[in-house]
Amino acid sequence: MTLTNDPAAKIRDKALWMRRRAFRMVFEAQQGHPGGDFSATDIMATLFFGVMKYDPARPDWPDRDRFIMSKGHATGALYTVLSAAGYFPEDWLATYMQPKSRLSGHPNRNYLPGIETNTGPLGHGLPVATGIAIAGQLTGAAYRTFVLTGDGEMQEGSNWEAAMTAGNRKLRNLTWIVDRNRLQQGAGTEETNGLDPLDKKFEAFGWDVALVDGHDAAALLQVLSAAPGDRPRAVIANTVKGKGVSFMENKANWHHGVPNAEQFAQAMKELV
Ligand SMILES: Cc1ncc(C[n+]2csc(CCOP(=O)(O)OP(=O)(O)O)c2C)c(N)n1
Ligand SMILES: [Mg+2]
Repeated sequence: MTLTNDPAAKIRDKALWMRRRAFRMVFEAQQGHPGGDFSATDIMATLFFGVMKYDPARPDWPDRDRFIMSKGHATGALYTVLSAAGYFPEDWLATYMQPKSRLSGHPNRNYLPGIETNTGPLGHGLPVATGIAIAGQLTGAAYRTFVLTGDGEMQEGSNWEAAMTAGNRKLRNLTWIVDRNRLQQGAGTEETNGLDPLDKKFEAFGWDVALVDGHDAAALLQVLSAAPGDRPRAVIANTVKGKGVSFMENKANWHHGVPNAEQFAQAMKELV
């Protein structure tokens, strides 16, 4: 074991554990969305182990920073990070998507602590996060709100309504991270309904924009922990769907592909 005080090294350790544990969940359940789990893992590990303030013993602590997982299909990433953060025991992860499990395929706040709002139907996380940020602005609360959306998810018009509102209200307490893996379900985003130039669109809606390598813990830490400016911040995190496993990277079929025993063993060899 290497002892280190490097905060990025700690995040990388957590992210590695998350990928291994999430892939085992998907393998055992023979269900899930591992491609989108792996593009989001480093972003979420950075938020929970380097940026956000929260107390797993008090999930409704009023001053906690809020995290909203808008791409609700990526529960492999969400449940592993919440468990590692102390919201519930690790052995619950073994119940992923089993009958009557609290760990349903998409997150439900009535079943699990640490979930701010139910998601799964795409296009809801940013509008809800915008509402939470408006409440914080009106009451002068100190918390920050972070929301993670997919990029294919941006085809939902509700995102653009929320983006317009947040820009108009100068919600400086709101950070929107886009998991820009350039794939949606079954195809690329640009060949389906192109998003580029995304940065210019966000700027036009009144947001500060930052571009970052979504798998570089040190860079993510710097961007996500930067003090708020005078308007909402959009972080376009360039990512790789299926990141970390050679046969999954950039492959649309791993959006909800599940591994056989041989593929699982191969992935465990690579995720070290
Ligand atoms: C409103 C709605 N339409 C369709 C779906 C089905 N669906 C689940 S994930 C997904 C693709 C999402 O792509 P993206 O947002 O890019 O996510 P990621 O690549 O990060 O997995 C779709 C179409 C859904 N969950 N909600
Ligand atoms: Mg995508």
